[in-house]
Amino acid sequence: MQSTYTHIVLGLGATGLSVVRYLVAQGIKPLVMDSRRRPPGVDVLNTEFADIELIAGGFDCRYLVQASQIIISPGIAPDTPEIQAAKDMGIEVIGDVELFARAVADRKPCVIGITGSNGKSTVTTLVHDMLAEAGLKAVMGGNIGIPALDLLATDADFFVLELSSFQLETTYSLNCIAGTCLNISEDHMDRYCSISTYREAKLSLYPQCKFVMFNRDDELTFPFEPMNQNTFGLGVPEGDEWGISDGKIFHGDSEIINLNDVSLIGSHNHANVLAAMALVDACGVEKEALVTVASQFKGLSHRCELVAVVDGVTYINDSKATNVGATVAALEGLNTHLGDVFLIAGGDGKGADFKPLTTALEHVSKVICLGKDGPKIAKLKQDSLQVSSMKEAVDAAAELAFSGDIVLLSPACASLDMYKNFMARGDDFKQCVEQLDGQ
Ligand code: UMA
Ligand code: ADP
Repeated sequence: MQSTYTHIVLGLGATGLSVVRYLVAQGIKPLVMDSRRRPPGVDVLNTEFADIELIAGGFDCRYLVQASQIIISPGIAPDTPEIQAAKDMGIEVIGDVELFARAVADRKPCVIGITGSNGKSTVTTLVHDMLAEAGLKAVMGGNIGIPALDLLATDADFFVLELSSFQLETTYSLNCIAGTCLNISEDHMDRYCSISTYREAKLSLYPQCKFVMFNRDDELTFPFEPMNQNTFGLGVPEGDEWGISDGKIFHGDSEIINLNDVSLIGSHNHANVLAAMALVDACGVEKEALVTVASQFKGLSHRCELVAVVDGVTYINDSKATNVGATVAALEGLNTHLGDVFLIAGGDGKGADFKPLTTALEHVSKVICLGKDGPKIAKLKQDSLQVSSMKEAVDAAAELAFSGDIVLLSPACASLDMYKNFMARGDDFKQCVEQLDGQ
């Protein structure tokens, strides 16, 4: 091992590996550290980059304080004492998205940035598909899955980036052509001391955008100061705004599409479509492509996804509802449903206050709770059930539900106390529903 390294990569998950790949391609040999004893990227590192050193099980300050740049993964808080100490000594600490930003700095603005508490992946995919429908070469990545730096290998006109608050904490110079913060509700309260610090992280995207689109129905998304901006919202639009009137989407006074022709359902999804259209329109794309995608896009898996109808009971997988706001949106979307709704919820609440769920739970006939914070949700509704597995939850719901009812998995929590990720949780739910079908 060398005695000093100019570049240190902290975290060896998907992001850390993408940073190593990028630095090595630039002729830089970094040192990698991860606080986990066996980080997920260790096998890839050993196979693809056998000469790159890894310190696992902690961050070694002796190397940190001698570096010129430390690149941290989003899962590591920048105020971790070892990192803070390096910062205090004037050492630059950035994230992978900032490295990406610097790599594309010479190009004309070609990045569209999407943040918010909920709807990011849906809007990111809509924007990507709209650009592609218009014949432009677009790629998407960031928090949605492919690390931003890995997108550089593609020959793209547009990079559509889903950005988490974690990523934005270490991003300063993105130079987006357009960007949005879709909405803000409590999330990741195990990392932020208050919703206002979480909001500050999200809104730090705005000064990095040529054009800012925010949600006029959610004050927390309003910029701290006026900028080149416009709004979307569910009400009648004024001036050049995007909005909904008479069951139709309008841009100013131009009618764009009838909501009956939009394939996504639920008012939260209509807000997502408005935001996506506004962002793509700001890039000068013909409205025809926006309308085509809005009428064809059926939604992503694990987001209010119809799984099956068994004995007349509809089973919906909303496993991606990893915070309270998303579950409230799912339940509000079912508000007009005439049958009973059975909700399966619980998991790792990430320090959230679950009380804002109370009103939405009024329309739920029974809450079936599981996971670490299931008992906290159970307290919000009389006669809730507590179970210990997804199978028990689905079996209990099937026992209670009659034809015309809905069983909704919308946990309001992260999955990591019981599963590898929210996809594994949703897949488990789907499998349990399939087993009912066979009974
Ligand atoms: N960790 C340690 N020690 C370390 C490094 C990480 O304990 O030294 C822990 C983190 O606290 C976290 C886990 O390891 O619990 C993974 O963190 P990471 O930074 O290594 O994650 P990556 O594999 O690089 O994936 C990250 C994003 N993960 C997080 O922000 C936690 C992925 O978003 C993203 O898709 C990927 O980069 C590519 O950009 C996932 C996510 O859960 C889907 N995001 C959060 C969310 O959507 O709510 C923000
Ligand atoms: P994110 O990437 O921000 O997690 P997704 O598009 O993956 O967003 O959706 C995550 C969850 O949030 C799903 O449960 C979905 O039903 C819900 N959701 C989607 N859009 C919105 C919105 N605009 N407001 C509130 N909840 C939403």
